[in-house]
Amino acid sequence: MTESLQVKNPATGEPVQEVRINSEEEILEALKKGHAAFKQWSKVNAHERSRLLKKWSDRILEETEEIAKIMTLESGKPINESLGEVKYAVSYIDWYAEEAKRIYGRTIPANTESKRIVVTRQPVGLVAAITPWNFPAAMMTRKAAPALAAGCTFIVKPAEDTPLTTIKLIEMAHEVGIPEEAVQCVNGYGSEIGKLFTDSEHVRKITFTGSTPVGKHLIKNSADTVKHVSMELGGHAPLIIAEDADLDFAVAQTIASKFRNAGQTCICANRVLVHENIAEEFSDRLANEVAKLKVGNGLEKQTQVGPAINEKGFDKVMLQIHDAEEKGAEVLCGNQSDADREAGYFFIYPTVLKNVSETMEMMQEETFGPVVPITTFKAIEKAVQIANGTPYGLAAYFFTNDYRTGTFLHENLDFGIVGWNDGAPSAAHAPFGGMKESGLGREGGIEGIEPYLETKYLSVGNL
Ligand code: TXE
Repeated sequence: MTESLQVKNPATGEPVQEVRINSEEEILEALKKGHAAFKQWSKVNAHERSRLLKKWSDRILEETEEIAKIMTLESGKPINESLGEVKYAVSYIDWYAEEAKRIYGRTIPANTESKRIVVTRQPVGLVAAITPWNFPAAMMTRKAAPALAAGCTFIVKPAEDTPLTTIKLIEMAHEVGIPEEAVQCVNGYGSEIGKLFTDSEHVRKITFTGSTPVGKHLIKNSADTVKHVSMELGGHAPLIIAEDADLDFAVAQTIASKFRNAGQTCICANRVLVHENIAEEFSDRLANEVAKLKVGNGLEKQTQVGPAINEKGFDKVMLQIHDAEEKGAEVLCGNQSDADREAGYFFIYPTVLKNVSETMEMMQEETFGPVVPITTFKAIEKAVQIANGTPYGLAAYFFTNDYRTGTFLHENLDFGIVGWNDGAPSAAHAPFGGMKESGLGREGGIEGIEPYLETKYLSVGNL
């Protein structure tokens, strides 16, 4: 077995840094420490936990540029997006620093004078997190911040491709005084560490962001010790453009939603459904704008679309493009070449396809790449049927200025996040998460701290 992870820059194929893989003994020891530290951390008063979280976010902001550079080097994401992600990651810490002070209980009127009923909340215990590579900072902080705010201790295993950002952020938590045992990071392979996490009697909750198959596996493996689980899994977002939509706005928002992080975002638009009367005009305008996007190394300021994270990600997108072309889709822009892959890096040119049908793989499975498949509809009911016709239910978008159409779509789309004339709905103050096979639980908002809390009910009698 290799002893270290070799982090590579996906834009160049060059090594960035090696990260030591923790041994099984080290991980078991870390779990033991995290469990033991729960006794102290859960007793630290909420105002002090809040103060420490705020110090953590301030410390991160001081190093925004350095963290963003690390993120771009390991993930390939354009530097402007990495700078934005640092602020986005911090917004979760700030939000939960405030929520720490608002963990309320309640009293319930009893049905007799001799009783009092009081409900209190307490942290679940040690939380183990497994995070993906697409948002190396934010996917971690939106788990760590509510966990620590609630009084839980926390241990994270970042993705093998992008451990450096997480390591840096956890070091900063220690620098500002959050105890080392209360927030830990371990490194290695998902399948191995995942098993140690799910098997451990010390871990009371698993929180995961990643693919749906791995999420299902973690849910099954958590059953033996009846752990709490939060799952933020794959999405396959439809983006519906009604006949009355403002086309310039819809084109701009489609691009904003689709091409962020080279399309490697669980809520990015994956299937564009356009009313047949405006489909040609929309498709031409979109392809025209998409063809102008600047692809390249994320460290160059003008880059708008970076590479796929790795060979596996690149292959998945290419297979979907080839499958669609073979089944009759027409490429409006995005000439692909396998040449870059031979050199060890994975650029995919922003692609728009029309004449896409439901039998094509990209209409059924998450693409996770800079590809827009366009299909048409006549009746809005048909658009809803296509949109709801996959096992996923994370995000959906629609563009219309008609109140009735918008209300109908909002009520009938089976998705946890709905953007009405809005292609960028994520925010620390709103509940993010999916229905169906896109997940369990919510991150962000007042809902985001709930999964880290138990409810205890006290009944006092004989008064
Ligand atoms: O995901 P994995 P991958 C989707 C997206 C993408 C596909 C595959 O469609 O194309 O998943 O990406 C850890 N036990 N999303 O292969 O494997 C792994 O180490 C425990 C959507 O990168 O799920 C990493 O830390 N953990 C998603 C994390 O799971 C395991 C973001 C994600 O990797 C494990 C990423 C195991 N058996 C991918 N196997 C989103 N919701 O944003 C792997 N891991």
